[in-house]
Amino acid sequence: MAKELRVGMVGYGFMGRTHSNAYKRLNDFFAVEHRPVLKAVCARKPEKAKAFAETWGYERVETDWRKLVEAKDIDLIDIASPNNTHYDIAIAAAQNGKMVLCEKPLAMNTAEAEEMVQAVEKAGVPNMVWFNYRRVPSISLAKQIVEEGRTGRPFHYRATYLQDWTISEDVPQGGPALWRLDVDVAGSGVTGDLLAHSIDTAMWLNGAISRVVAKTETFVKEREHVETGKRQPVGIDDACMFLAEFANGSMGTFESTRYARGRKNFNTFELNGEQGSIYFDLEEPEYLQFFEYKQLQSGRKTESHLTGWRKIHTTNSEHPYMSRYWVPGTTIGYEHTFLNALADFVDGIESGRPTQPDFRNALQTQRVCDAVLESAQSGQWVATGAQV
Ligand code: SOE
Repeated sequence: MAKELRVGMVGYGFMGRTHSNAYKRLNDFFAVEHRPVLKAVCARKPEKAKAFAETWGYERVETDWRKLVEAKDIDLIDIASPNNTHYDIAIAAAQNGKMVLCEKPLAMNTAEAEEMVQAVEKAGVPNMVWFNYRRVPSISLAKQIVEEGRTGRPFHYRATYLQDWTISEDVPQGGPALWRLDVDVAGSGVTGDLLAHSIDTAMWLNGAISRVVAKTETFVKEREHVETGKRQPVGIDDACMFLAEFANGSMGTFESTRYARGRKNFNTFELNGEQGSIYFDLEEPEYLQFFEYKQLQSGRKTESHLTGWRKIHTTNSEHPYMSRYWVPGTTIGYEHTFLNALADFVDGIESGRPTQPDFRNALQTQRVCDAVLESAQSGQWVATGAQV
């Protein structure tokens, strides 16, 4: 008999949709014991909540998240609302004994994130942060290749995360659609929104980042605020570049912006090790590129006229997650990264081996983000204190 996993969703935007889709499709693709039941969606505006509930099949709506986290018929609270709401909701949900799944970044800052970790650990409730890109099969394959020792001693890690949707000065800040541009709601700009993904992936593949030095820029200094109708200073970082030292001795560069004309969601990384390199580009997510430095029979390591990068089409049933989907050669999409994440979370509950990244793991990414922002202010190298 399937066990019900009764979901209370907070938020109805882009992430509310990606998460809801994952709950709905879980049992179609993954053989887990739990069956998600979409119990309630919460939004401050009842008409928005109602429309969302009708589209996605939630049984009822709430307009106060406090009622949702206290509801007896809910097992799991999913926080898909703006960043400045994560802390209060996660702590109250944990105190009410609910499992908590939170959108990234975990919090507005490290201090909040630390308390959130304490709350879920004290309550002993399963928890996860939706760093969905770990669940792109090609990125999971990169993790496997690194763990198999195929890249060897790491020297360089290079990440970019580029978009272009805020170039126009006419784009306002604030409100339900554009809160990512309002520092009071988002906490930061590209650092928390985009680099958090890059940092999570980097530390997963290459270990802890020990210290950073950063430069940020805000190209558009004032934007109209949706709520006041007035032009107000922009407090977020529009672009951020930082250098990193990894605990394993390798060097990192990270670049992110929302001002790279033509780049929509250009999330790439390359890891260069002594024995090989890997390269990933989210605009071609079904491929992972791998360069292997071959040991020839003579024992001398050398390259031949056939040496080159391999472009692995990550669609075979041997590749991470792919045995759950279609036949080799056919692809899956962005939405499946959330489905894969949810499947891992549920498997973690059922096996007793909690999935990652949980809140404690995501706290390390928060620490690096805070160190990046501090360094951008001071111009100095800043130690992150992150451990993975
Ligand atoms: C911002 O545009 C955004 O939607 C991020 O918030 C997501 O985390 C990222 O995956 C796509 O871009």
